[in-house]
Amino acid sequence: MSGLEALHATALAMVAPGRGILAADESNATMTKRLEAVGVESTEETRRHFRELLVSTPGAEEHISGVILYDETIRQQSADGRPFCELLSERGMVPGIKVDTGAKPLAGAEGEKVTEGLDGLRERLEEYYEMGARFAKWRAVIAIDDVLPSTYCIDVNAHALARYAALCQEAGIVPIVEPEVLMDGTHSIDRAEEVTLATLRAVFAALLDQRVALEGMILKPNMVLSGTDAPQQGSIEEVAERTLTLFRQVVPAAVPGIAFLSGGQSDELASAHLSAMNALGNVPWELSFSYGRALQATPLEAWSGDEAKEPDAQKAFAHRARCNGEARYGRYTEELEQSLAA
Ligand code: 5MM
Repeated sequence: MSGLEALHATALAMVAPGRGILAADESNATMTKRLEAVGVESTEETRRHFRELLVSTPGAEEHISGVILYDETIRQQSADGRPFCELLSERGMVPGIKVDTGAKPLAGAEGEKVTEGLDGLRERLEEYYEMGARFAKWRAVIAIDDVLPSTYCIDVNAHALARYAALCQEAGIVPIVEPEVLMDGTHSIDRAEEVTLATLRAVFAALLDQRVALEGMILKPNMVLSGTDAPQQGSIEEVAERTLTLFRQVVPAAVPGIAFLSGGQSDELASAHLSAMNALGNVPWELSFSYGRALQATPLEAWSGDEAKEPDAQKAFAHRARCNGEARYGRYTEELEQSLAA
């Protein structure tokens, strides 16, 4: 198998029908916020414990194709002494790794950020490949307000995403390219559409300029949504239609799959939007998920650090994974959502 064929095969496994990706790659700062919100002290061990709880959920592999790990986690082991990558691979879930080092203030552009992490990336990727990682993730963050984002911010982030993606492919690792246009704010769905279009255009131009093989990558974008505090929210159908219409214009058919981020949507809306898009279909790519909060918030709350609640937490995680797995076929329903309670 050539290098590109291997990348393509991994990319297809990541977006296999009925399955999607668990983003469990919170940096320690973010994970600390999440744990403290449910009254759990954030330590190396509590972070490890919660992540092991998720990935060892019985049947998780039915709907979870891959898991994005954080640098701390990929070096950790399960309670019975197996490294996380081994744990995942044995159960048919592809191990992945977040390789950016975070979004930092962009010089000369107030309120905007650029994602860092390119220095030493070639060597880090080699090490992660040795550990068993077969895909990576890099997230760029684009903020919207009346004037933002600047073309400068979009362009530097697109350039960095492409540099990262090219290095990943050189190392035999599939890059998840994540340009996230944030939901925060009062902007309209029209404005979100305009900014998402400009961002994706710049990202694909940079990917092509930097010779990234589109067959060997996965796009992880936001859906086209009104700002969280916008006076008017689009309906589920409108979000699905507008997102697909926009993506048809700008995402080349050679990309094997689009794995959406949830971006702060409720669990239910993240599933409903994905389901509505898959029901519309008629697109050249797999439409999947790579959710962080929309897969983890409910199990985290159910667990809240209580050992006795671990089975409930795993049930909650299995339920969210199943709801999103069904959404991959356009089959997520209110009845399915309520079925856990029954
Ligand atoms: C899992 O959350 C990731 C957070 O990373 P940081 O701690 O470095 O901010 C994040 O990149 C995530 O993978 C994506 O945003 C998708 O997660 P959501 O919660 O938006 O589905």
